[in-house]
Amino acid sequence: MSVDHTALTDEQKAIREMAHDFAEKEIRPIAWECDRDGTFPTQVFEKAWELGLMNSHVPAEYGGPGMGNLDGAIIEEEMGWGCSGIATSLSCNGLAVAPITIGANEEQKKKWLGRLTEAPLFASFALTEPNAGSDVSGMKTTATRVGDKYVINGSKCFITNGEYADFYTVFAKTDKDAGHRGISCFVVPRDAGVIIDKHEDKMGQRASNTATITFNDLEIPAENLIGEENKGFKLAMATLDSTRPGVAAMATGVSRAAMEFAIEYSRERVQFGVPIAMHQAISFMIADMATKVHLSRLATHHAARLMDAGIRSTLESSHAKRYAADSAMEVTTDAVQVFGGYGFIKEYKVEKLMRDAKILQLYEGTAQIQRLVIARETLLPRQ
Ligand code: COS
Repeated sequence: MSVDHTALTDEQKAIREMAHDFAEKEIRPIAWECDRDGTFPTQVFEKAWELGLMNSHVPAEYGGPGMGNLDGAIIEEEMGWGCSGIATSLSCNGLAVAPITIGANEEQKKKWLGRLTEAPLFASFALTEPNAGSDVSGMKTTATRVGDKYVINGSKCFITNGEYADFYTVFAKTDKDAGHRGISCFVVPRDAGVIIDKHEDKMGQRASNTATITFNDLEIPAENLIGEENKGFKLAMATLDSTRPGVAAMATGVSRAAMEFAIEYSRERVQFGVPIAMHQAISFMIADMATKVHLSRLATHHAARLMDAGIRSTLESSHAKRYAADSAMEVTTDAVQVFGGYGFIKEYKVEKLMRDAKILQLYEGTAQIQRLVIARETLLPRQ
């Protein structure tokens, strides 16, 4: 399936080719098996790391590929096309270290960003708690300053790559009574005593790892505080502004994959004497899929380009995430419809895509939280 490259540079087209080749040769052949068994394909991540497909965002001065947000979105669409479960784990370092890229000092950047470029390691972003999902400021995890240390207590859930992470960016209350103004961000190394206490068995994206992690009087040096104390909420929000286009890109890849399977099937399947693609009922579904893939990509690239230009993208990131994730759910559901009864059978690939798509409307801010952000930004635009 050809992709519109008109606004991409030659270098970006080359990145896309390389990422697509990787998705086709390394990810697709194992994707359905990993989904069935819930396998975390470590060897694929190691290969992706060697090729610079992981940590694309880490600047060259810290040993990373130093790519822009648009470059990252191009990679992420292809990874999502390959398998969004694998893509989620593969791109998770981007979310985990965004608070460091945005808010850390030079020494911290060298240490933690550098670490990911020296070996194929994982990092995780630990914001969500059992009773604080959309309502970030309701978190209960605490970090108490004791001398030159912070002591952390609490639990974080739905942590992507939680079982495999070498370190975590953890958000915790440093002032319990100050609402969103009492949250701080820390780097917590796994070997400081992070307890991995639950592995989730998920509906979709089963190749990605999702865990609950707990801190019991866990001590970290005070120098692991990222940015200023009690300024962590805005750091979390700025992080999500920067990573939501990545989810949108992945969703675009999922939609594209589902559309391609639907096109292929609708050309082969004959009913009432003609391939079902000849029936308007089906061809219009394919047309809607094509529009959704196209607009998902445009919205994603627009948000990524704004970020590359150093412009705040809160509204555009939420537009992209909301539209592309909802579209992925619709397109994959319609792809199952095109396959008819076969679409409901695990043997047919669209079944996995429909399950995978659901989480795109949930993680990194639900479809409803994106609408809340869009409504606020539209009704009360920032000056
Ligand atoms: N960038 C920078 N600052 C931001 C911001 C952003 N994108 N969004 C909000 N802020 C600031 C506000 O300007 C406000 O600043 P002041 O304290 O100076 O007034 C402060 O942060 C609080 O903002 P707000 O009142 O909007 O906070 P809410 O508690 O209403 O929360 C939502 C806002 C719901 C949007 C936020 O909690 C959210 O994004 N929730 C979803 C979390 C999520 O995506 N979880 C998934 C985890 S990763 S899998």
